Amino acid sequence: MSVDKNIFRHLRRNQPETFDFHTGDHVPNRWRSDEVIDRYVPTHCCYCGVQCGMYLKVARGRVVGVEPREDFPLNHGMLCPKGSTAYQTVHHPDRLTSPLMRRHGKNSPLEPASWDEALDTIARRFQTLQAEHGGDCVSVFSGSSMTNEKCYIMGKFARVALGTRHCDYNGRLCMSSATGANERSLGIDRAANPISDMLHADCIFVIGANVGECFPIITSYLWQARDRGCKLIVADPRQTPIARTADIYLPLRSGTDSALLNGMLHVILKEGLVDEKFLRERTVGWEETKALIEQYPPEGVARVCGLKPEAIIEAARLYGRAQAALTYTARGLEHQSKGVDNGVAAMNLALATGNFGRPGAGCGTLTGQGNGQGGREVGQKATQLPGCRDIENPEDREYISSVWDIDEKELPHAGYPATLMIPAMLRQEIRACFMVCTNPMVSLPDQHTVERALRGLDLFVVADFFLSETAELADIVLPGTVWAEDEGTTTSLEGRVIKYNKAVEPPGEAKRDWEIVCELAQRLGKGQYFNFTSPRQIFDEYRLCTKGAKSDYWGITYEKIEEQNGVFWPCPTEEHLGTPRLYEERFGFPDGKARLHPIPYIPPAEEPDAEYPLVLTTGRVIYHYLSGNQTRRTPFLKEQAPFPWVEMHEQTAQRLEIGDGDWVTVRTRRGEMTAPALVIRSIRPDTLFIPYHYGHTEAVNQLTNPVLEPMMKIPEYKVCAASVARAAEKPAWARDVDVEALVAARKRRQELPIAQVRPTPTLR
Ligand SMILES: Nc1nc2c(c(=O)[nH]1)N[C@H]1C(S)=C(S)[C@@H](COP(=O)(O)OP(=O)(O)OC[C@H]3O[C@@H](n4cnc5c(=O)[nH]c(N)nc54)[C@H](O)[C@@H]3O)O[C@H]1N2
Ligand SMILES: Nc1nc2c(c(=O)[nH]1)N[C@H]1C(S)=C(S)[C@@H](COP(=O)(O)OP(=O)(O)OC[C@H]3O[C@@H](n4cnc5c(=O)[nH]c(N)nc54)[C@H](O)[C@@H]3O)O[C@H]1N2
Ligand code: SF4
Ligand SMILES: [Mo]
Repeated sequence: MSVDKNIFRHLRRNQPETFDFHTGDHVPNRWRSDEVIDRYVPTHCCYCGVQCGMYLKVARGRVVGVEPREDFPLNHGMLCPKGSTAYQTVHHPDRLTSPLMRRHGKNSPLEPASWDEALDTIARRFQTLQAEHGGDCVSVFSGSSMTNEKCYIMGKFARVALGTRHCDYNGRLCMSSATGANERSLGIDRAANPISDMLHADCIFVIGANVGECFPIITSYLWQARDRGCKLIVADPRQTPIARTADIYLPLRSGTDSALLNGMLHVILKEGLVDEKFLRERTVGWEETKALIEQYPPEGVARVCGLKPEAIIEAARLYGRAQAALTYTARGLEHQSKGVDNGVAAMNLALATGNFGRPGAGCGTLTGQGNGQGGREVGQKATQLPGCRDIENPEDREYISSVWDIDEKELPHAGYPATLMIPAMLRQEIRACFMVCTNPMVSLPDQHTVERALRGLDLFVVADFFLSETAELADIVLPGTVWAEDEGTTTSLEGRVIKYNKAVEPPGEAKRDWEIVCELAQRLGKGQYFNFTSPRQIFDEYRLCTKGAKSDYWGITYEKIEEQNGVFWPCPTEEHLGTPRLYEERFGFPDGKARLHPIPYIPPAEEPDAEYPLVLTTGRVIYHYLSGNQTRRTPFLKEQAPFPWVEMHEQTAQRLEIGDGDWVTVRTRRGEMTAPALVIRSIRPDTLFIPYHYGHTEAVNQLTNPVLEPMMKIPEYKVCAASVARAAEKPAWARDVDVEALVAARKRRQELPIAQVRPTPTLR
C-alpha cells in the first residue's frame, strides 16, 4: 500500500516545529520543516530594517524552517511573509557555489574557476589598471544588507588595500536624504525614538512611508497606539493599507511634500500652537524659518499639493494640539531631488511644536535595509570614515589612520557617491569596479545608461550568492554567503545593535564576504591590515574606530548584545546600557541646539506636460525585497507578485479606454516598458505606480529620472513625467503569466475607495 508521507507529518510529532508555512502543494519537499530539529539558532530576519527576531531551525546541517522569537522586544512573536520565507534562500538550488569567470573576453561565457585563479586575476588586473591609470581608477560599490563587520571591511578595503577614493554603497539610493536631513537639523544620524515610543504618542504623522507593506511588523504598534487614542495622519499619493483607516489621509501630489509641511506649520503658527519655549531654549534658526512659513497659507499650498485646504488645516490642528507627536518619513518623501529639504521641513514642524526628547515625541526616518542604519555609519560611504567620522576632518583622519596603523597621508580623501560612479565609468575615469551586495541593474535609475557604464568597464567583479541581473554582466563573479552562514552584528531601524548567529556552513566553495575581502587584500600586498580570522575581531577593531564618535559602539560587545537583547548606540562604556531615545537633553551639535532651516518649496525636476501628462512613482510591495534577487526566487513570494504591473486610477483608465489587466505601455524621456494595468481607486488620478522589484524588460528603472538631490546625490525615484497607452504588442514575458489571477489577487487588497477628509477628530 502506498501512503502519502504527508499524512504522517503532523501525527508523527505533534509539536510546533512541524508547523508548515505553506500549502504543501506549492513547496518542493526539500523546504518542508518536517524533520527532527537539532538546533534552534536565535538570529534576526535578513530583510528589512525592523530586523525581527527569529530562530532558524537546523536539522542535519541544513536550515529547514523558521520560528518567530517571542523574546525579541520589537516583533515579539510576529514575522511578515518575507521573514517567514527568508530561510528558503539558504539551500536554494540557484546558490552560487564556485567563482565564475569569463576567460576569453566580454563575449565569452561565465565558467567555473578556482578561488586562486579568480582572486589572482582580480588582484593582478586591479594592480595593472592602477599602475596605468592611477589608484582611483578602481571603485568599490557595496551594500547595507550585510553585517556591520562586512560593511566596515569594505570601506577599509577600498581605502587601505586598493588605495582608491571611490568607495560608496547602495544606501546612497536609500538612506542618504534621511542622513542629510538628520545631519542638518539634529546633528545625529539615527532614529530619535525607539519604536515603542509610538505607544506614548497622541498623534502619529506618516509621510511617504508605506508602513503596512514595507515595515509590516511596525503596523502592530500603530494599531496599538490607536487603541490608546492616538490619531493617525498619512500623506501619500497612494492610499496604502495604513492610509485606509487614517484619521486624516492626505493624497498629495508626488513631489510636493515640503509645501505641505510648510503649510501645516503655517496653520500651527497662526493658531498659536508653536512651542515658543522649546524653540527659544533648544533650537536656532526659527526667525528665518518663521519668515518663510508666513508665505505658505493653506489655500496656496492646497493648490500645489492637489489637496483641499481644509484637509491641511485639520491635519495641522491634529498634529499641533497633540501633547506628544511622532513623525515618520521614508522614501516617499526622501526619493526626490529635494529629498533632504523635505526631511528638514518635517524636522522644522516637529521642532516648532517641541516634539523631541520625550516619550512619544520625535521625528525621523524609517530606515529601509536590514542594516541600513549600521551600514551608513561604518565608513563605506564616499565621504565617511568609520563611526560616522568625516573623511575630510583632520582629527578623524588622524585617529582612524592610527587605528589602522597607516600614515594619514596615504588615506584617500572623499570620492564619488555611487550615483556619480556611473558617469565616471562612462568617462572611463573609473575603469574597474568591485561590487558586493548590490544589484544596480535593477535598482539604479535610467537602466540603459547604467548597463552601458557597467559593460564598458575593463574589469567588473561582483560578489553575490545568486546570479543577479548585475552579476550577469560581470567579468568575474564571486560566490558570497547568506546571513545564516555567518555571525555578525547589524543595527536596526531603531539604532539597536543586534546579532546574527551562524546556523550552517556555506554551500560548495562559497565564502563569507569578509574572508573574500581579506584574501584579496593579501594578494594586493596589504594582508597585514586584514589579519582577521573572525567577525568578532573585525567588530572589536570597529568598536575602537567608533570610540568617542557620534555613533559610539565602544561599550557594545557580542556578550552584551546577547544579555540585553540588543544595545542602542551611543554606548560609550562597558557599564553603559545604551541610549534608546536621543535628544532628551541636547541635540547633536556642539551647542546642543537643533537647527531649523527655511525650506522653500521647489517643484520636482520633471513635471507633467502635454507629451507626458502623468506622474510616475515607484516603490515596493509587501512580497518582494528590493531588487528581488532573493524574493523572486522564493516560491510563495514569487507567486504572490510574479511580475510588475501599472497601478492607475479608474478615471484615468476610462479616459484612455484601458481595462483591468490590459497590457499598457508606459513611456518617459528615458524609455518605455509594457505591463498589465491594475485599475484602482486608491491612487491619485494624475499618478501611476509601478513596483520596482524586477529586472531586464520588467524593470521600472528603465523609465525613472536619474536627476540627483544636490547634497546627497539620491535619485528622484518617486517623481517623473510619464504617459500611458494601451500596448501595441505584449512583451515576450507576457507568454508565461496569468494576468487575471494577479489582478484578482491585488484587487482584494486595494478595493477600498479613497477616504474623504473626516470632521475634526477630538483629542483626548
Ligand atoms: N516589502 C518590502 N519591504 C521593504 C523593502 C522592500 O523592498 N520590500 N525595502 C526596505 C527598504 S531598503 C526601504 S528603503 C523601505 C522603503 O519603505 P517605504 O519608503 O515605505 O516604501 P516605498 O514603496 O519606496 O515608498 C513609500 C510610499 O511613498 C509614496 N510616495 C510616492 N511619491 C511620494 C511623494 O512624493 N510624497 C510622499 N509623501 N509619498 C510618496 C508611495 O506611494 C509609497 O506608498 O522599505 C524596506 N522594507
Ligand atoms: N525605481 C526605484 N528604484 C529604487 C528604489 C525605489 O523605490 N524605486 N529604491 C531604492 C532603494 S531604497 C534601495 S535600498 C535600493 C536597493 O538596491 P540594491 O542594493 O541593488 O538591491 P538589493 O536587492 O538589496 O541588492 C543586494 C544584492 O546583493 C545580494 N546580497 C544580499 N545580501 C548579501 C550579502 O550579505 N553578501 C553578498 N555578497 N551579497 C548579498 C542580493 O542577492 C542582491 O543581489 O534600490 C533603490 N532603487
Ligand atoms: S518586518 Fe522586516 S524584519 Fe520583520 S519579518 Fe518582515 S521583512 Fe523581516
Ligand atoms: Mo532602501
